[in-house]
Amino acid sequence: MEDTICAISTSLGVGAISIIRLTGPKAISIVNGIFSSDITNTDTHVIKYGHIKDNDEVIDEVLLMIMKAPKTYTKEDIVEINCHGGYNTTHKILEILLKNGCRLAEPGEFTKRAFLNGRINLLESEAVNELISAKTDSKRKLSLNQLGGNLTRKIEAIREQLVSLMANIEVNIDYPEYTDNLVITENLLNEKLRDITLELDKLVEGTKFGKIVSNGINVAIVGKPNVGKSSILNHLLDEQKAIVTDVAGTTRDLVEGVISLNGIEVKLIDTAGIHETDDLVEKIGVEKSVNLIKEADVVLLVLDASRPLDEDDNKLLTTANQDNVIIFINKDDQNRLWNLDNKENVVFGNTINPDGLDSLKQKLIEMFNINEINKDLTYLSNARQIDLVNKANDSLKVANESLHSGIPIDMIESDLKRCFEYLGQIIGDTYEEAVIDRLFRDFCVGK
Ligand SMILES: Nc1nc2c(ncn2[C@@H]2O[C@H](COP(=O)(O)OP(=O)(O)O)[C@@H](O)[C@H]2O)c(=O)[nH]1
Ligand SMILES: [Mg+2]
Repeated sequence: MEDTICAISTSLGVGAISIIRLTGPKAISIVNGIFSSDITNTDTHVIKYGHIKDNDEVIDEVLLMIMKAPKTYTKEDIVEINCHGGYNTTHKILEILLKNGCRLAEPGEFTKRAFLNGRINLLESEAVNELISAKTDSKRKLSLNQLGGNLTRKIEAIREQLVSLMANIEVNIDYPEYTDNLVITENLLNEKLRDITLELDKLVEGTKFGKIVSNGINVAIVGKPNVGKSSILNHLLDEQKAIVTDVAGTTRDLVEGVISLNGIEVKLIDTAGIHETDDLVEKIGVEKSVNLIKEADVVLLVLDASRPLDEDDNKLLTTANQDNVIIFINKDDQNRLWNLDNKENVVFGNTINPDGLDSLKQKLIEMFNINEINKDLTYLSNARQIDLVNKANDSLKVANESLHSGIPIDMIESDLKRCFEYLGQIIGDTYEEAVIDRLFRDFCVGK
């Protein structure tokens, strides 16, 4: 962190302005060397008007934002150069900075410095990246709650409870003869562990919601040919995305589109109709459909109400016993030839009148508790965080089991300690260099 780094922080392309950002001990002196007036003694957090020069040549008319340590994003000196947008000017200024002693920042290096200098924790660093990539209100709010410290506070509260419990256990081990009120009886241990378990359970429970807000829900629309899968996709998207004909085998590849259900992204994937076929291209399409059934969050199995159920339908119905399957009985504008009484999650409808498709959306909202999700929006959401909170929870479970099977309390303490450490890794209280490097590599350059 002794280097001064720089990067273009705005997206590349033609635009009104671009921002080139520098951070590090020489940020101000490097810019001073290429700026039209002296900025060494300016106050912090001021804007300066002037020109960037390459020796005697004026490169651009700019505004500088000068922010001195420690009240900055990285806790180091930062200068942001607001120049005219577009490719040439922006890159020219970057080139001059590099020539004058800056190093090009790695992806996420500004945020990495903010983390290493203790301005934000690891969870908050990840939230910065999530916020930048947020496409929905829910994801923006989720990221903001992570960044604003709401989630950190929940984690820290559990860690504090663990520390106090471990301290009590220590006293018991070190001073078994001690008899004041710190002494931990099995009952007290039980009670405290129950409180912690309750809080941690909530955190684990919330990861389901966090994942949905962050990644959205993938819905695979499957069924035999001609039942109306592509028509359903088009109606839900309100766009003629997939080709619809009465020729079986029209859809041969996956066709995707995204809708928003109360702020949650729902990716709809239309597939080739599943049936026996000798057509090579269609066969590959069918294989893709079958594979998608295994990966999707929801399988929307479409049946045609106007035709008798045949072997292809029945085969699909036998695989549809999982609770992530919704059966949409389409074409109910026609004479309905049969009923499905013994199945759950069945919705009737057609692609002419929107009622059935509205019920389908409602079913998805209920299935994923989407209305509930939006109430709180303080969840752990990415794979790293979810893995760690599950590990913390497993350690706590072991501690609970040990307590009930009469294992000595010093053994229980080591499980509590593990739980404490996993929770610490979520916020980056303890971390490995390699994990940090990998994490920031996913960021954009300039953030
Ligand atoms: N009557 C009626 N016809 C429909 C409905 N949905 C789709 N179709 C027709 O069924 C045929 C097959 O539709 P398509 O969406 O291509 O089915 P896919 O092969 O499952 O994708 C087309 O002629 C559609 O116009 C519906 O709800 N009612
Ligand atoms: Mg189709």
